[in-house]
Amino acid sequence: MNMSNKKLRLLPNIKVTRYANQHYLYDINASRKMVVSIPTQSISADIYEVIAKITRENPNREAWSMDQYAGLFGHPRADEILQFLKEKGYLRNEKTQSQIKQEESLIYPPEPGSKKNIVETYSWLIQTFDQEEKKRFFKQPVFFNLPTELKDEEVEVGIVGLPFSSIELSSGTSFAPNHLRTRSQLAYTWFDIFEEGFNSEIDIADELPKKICQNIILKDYGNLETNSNTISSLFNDLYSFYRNTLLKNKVRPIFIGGDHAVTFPIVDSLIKEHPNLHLIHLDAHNDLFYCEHILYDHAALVSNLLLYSNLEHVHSFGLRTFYDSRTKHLDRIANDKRLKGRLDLHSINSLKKFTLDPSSFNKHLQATIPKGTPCYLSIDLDVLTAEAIANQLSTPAGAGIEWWELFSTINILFDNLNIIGCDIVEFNLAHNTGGEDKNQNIIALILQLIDGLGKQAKSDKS
Ligand SMILES: [Mn+2]
Repeated sequence: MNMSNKKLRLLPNIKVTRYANQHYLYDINASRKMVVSIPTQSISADIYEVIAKITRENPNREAWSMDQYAGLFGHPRADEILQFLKEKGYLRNEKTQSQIKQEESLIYPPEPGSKKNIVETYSWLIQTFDQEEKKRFFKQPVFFNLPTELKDEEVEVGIVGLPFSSIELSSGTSFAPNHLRTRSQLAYTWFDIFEEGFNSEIDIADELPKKICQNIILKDYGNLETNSNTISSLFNDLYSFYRNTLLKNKVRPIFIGGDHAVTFPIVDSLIKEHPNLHLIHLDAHNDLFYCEHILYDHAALVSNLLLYSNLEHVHSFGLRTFYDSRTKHLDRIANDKRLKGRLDLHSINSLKKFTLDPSSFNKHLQATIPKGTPCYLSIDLDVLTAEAIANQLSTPAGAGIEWWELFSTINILFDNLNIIGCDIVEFNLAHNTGGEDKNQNIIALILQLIDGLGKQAKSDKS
């Protein structure tokens, strides 16, 4: 190899890690910046070893000659890898102090009476932009800066975007999956969470914060691609994706809507594989008597599932419709045991009592849902106080539960139930009061769901 005396420095922001039995290279600034020096990428084990050793032996990443780097290894494969890192620009020329001084003297201060034009005067800055800045990468929207090339059999929890809305009022929900991807990327990199976990004070009482999300293998499956743009193709493609990718590999999914209509094809797909499935439904609205027909509409979720899908049981919590004139359809339900007998409806008042008295909530869940029954959890964000989410909802419903009550509810559900999947729907980016950004709480909600599903998934996998 071409040994020169030029000193090269390992880029300060690149890091290697192991995740899901593969090796990865990533930019530690990914959780702060939209443009990065390197995209998250899988690498071979021997490249991992070389970079890991350089990082260990030269922790301050000082500028070394190629000979110095090669001396760490002393085998020809390492020389090839070092050359590759140099070509990629990961080992980069270090300018000497005198070079920097000389370059700076070209522009500071400008020569008096210089006849040079701007391009000549600032050639050093232009060169640096062309040779370094232009080589940087725009991040693609992926939850928590995760790599996209993960083997499905390793995955415990999968995130799937369903950017579909059913009516004009909820059209802003179709932007939610990618918006939350970007927000999550700017907050955290999953590799770090996988190693270190998070501290969480949800429901602690006279104890230290709990560690969550550590060692969970997460994958972002992107947005569900459908072969055509019909409701029928959404039903078909969702079912085959659930069966052939998620269920086959024992991946527990978190679906990100979209509006609440997406839960209809999801639950319909799950019931085909788990006929005794129960639906746990957190919502301000019962989604039960607002539409008389079976419609692909965000207000018809529960009545659709009762009439179309043989859903065994639905448990709704957080309801707060104070009066409504659509009584005819409710009469149909009230007078038909086959419909009424599958409902377990709870007002916001009832839910609040349950969250304050977990033992009564536990008792209720144990009495109504046989142990081990597969459950699907659907979270319509309008169960929250509208202000708690800056009114970014399709149909905000005023005062509801607060974030801490939602987090406590979810903890109790995971403590008692076998939750095989869940969704977060109705986050509507077209509706905004211009209030404080509450998106970080949705990221916290996603993290809590990953933790709950991940822990349950581990028992399937082992
Ligand atoms: Mn709903």
